[in-house]
Amino acid sequence: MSQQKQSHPDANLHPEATGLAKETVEVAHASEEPLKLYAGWFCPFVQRSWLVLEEKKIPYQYIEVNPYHKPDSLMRLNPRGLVPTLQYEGKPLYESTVLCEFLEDAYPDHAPHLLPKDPYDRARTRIWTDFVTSRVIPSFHRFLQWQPMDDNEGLENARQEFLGFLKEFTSEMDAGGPFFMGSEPSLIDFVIAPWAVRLWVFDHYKGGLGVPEEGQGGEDEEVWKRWRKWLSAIQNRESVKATTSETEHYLPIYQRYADNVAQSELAKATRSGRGVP
Ligand SMILES: N[C@@H](CCC(=O)N[C@@H](CS)C(=O)NCC(=O)O)C(=O)O
Repeated sequence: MSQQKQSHPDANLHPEATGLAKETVEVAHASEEPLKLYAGWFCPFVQRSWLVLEEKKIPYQYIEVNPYHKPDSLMRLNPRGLVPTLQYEGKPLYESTVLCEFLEDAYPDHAPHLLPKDPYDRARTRIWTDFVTSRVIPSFHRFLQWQPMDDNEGLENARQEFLGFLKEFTSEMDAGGPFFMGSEPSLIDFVIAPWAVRLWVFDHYKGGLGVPEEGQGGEDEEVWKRWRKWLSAIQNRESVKATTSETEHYLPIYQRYADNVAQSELAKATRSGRGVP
């Protein structure tokens, strides 16, 4: 069993957070706290809940685990063996979007409040959170994992499908912004932010993301303008910077996705046409 664990082909990754994320982990969140985040520094699902913790300044202890080694400490809490996993007063919780809402509910005194008070707006948050998980992320991975690279038509279809979802998402944004719901960020911004700040992978591995340059968007010019405004606000958010590691350490991980050889649950789900694990 332990031999099998050691041999996971994706397990050989940089062991810890780097850059600004290293400071976050080592300076501010290394000491014992009742709330523990079992995390992988590289994981966008982790980053969702990590962003909420950082935004709301909730005290937490960051515990780095390699989810491809699936240590017993993780398996005991989460039989799915996935990060993020939370331990709250000794009890386990998992699934990134559930964790985001839980943190909002469990720490009502911590501003900013990321779920709108109005029931209709709360429901809209959930519609577009579901859209990110059920459409944007699978499409991101179909595009990223697209092979063979000389099948230009297939690659272009994957690119256009992904861009279509980004446009659909953007069309729902508040007109002024810069955030999805308006001048202040809310949960919907943070459930998609980790993938938004990883869009460089398409320039690096797949010949470009394909979002038109300013003034080149034709009939979609307005929607791409709004997208750029949102993206810039997200990229400049302190919590986003504080949970991002150095690009060079993401490269070997994303190379395996781009070559379509990664064996993570997400990579396998993408290959077999299933959704997010
Ligand atoms: N639905 C889960 C997905 C989490 C997930 O796939 N995490 C990855 C790391 S980014 C993982 O733990 N992978 C381990 C594996 O694939 O075995 C969530 O939203 O929390």
